Amino acid sequence: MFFTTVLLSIIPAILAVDHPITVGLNGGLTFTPDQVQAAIDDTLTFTFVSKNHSVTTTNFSGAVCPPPPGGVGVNGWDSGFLSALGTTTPQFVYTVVDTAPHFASCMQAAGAHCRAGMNFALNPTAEMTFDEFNTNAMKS
Ligand SMILES: *[C@@H]1O[C@H](CO)[C@@H](O)[C@H](O)[C@H]1NC(C)=O
Ligand SMILES: *[C@@H]1O[C@H](CO)[C@@H](O)[C@H](O)[C@H]1NC(C)=O
Ligand SMILES: [Cu+2]
Repeated sequence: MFFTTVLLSIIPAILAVDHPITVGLNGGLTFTPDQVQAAIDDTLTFTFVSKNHSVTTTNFSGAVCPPPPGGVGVNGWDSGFLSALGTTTPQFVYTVVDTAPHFASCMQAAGAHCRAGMNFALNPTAEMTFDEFNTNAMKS
């Protein structure tokens, strides 16, 4: 019983995967990769390598840009503004807690980065694709 309990609590930690995402690669308004399929307990590690950005959940359609402080949706998230203008490359880690699709963008410049395509999807589906979200953002 004891060992079963210990094993069951260790197994998810062993199977959990970290998904690294680079924010602002080569100075661009980008998340690299721009979409990730992840399981519950996996982590997304966003590393901010240029300028001053955020990764903040927002609506899939309608009013997408800019995402609001705090982020949109159940289990949404907001890194806040993280600047790589100095000598550091700050990181933000999100632990996946559900299997729902989540759509995120950058809040910077009143939505200008979001409208320029600085967008990211966690667990997009066939009905809610990254490309459709990105198109919605660029029009919003
Ligand atoms: C990052 O951007 C935010 C929002 O525009 C601003 O308030 C903040 O001062 C900026 N940080 C740096 C270090 O420039
Ligand atoms: C997201 O959509 C809801 C409902 O349409 C709306 O009330 C809200 O303002 C939108 N969020 C943003 C950030 O625009
Ligand atoms: Cu940005």
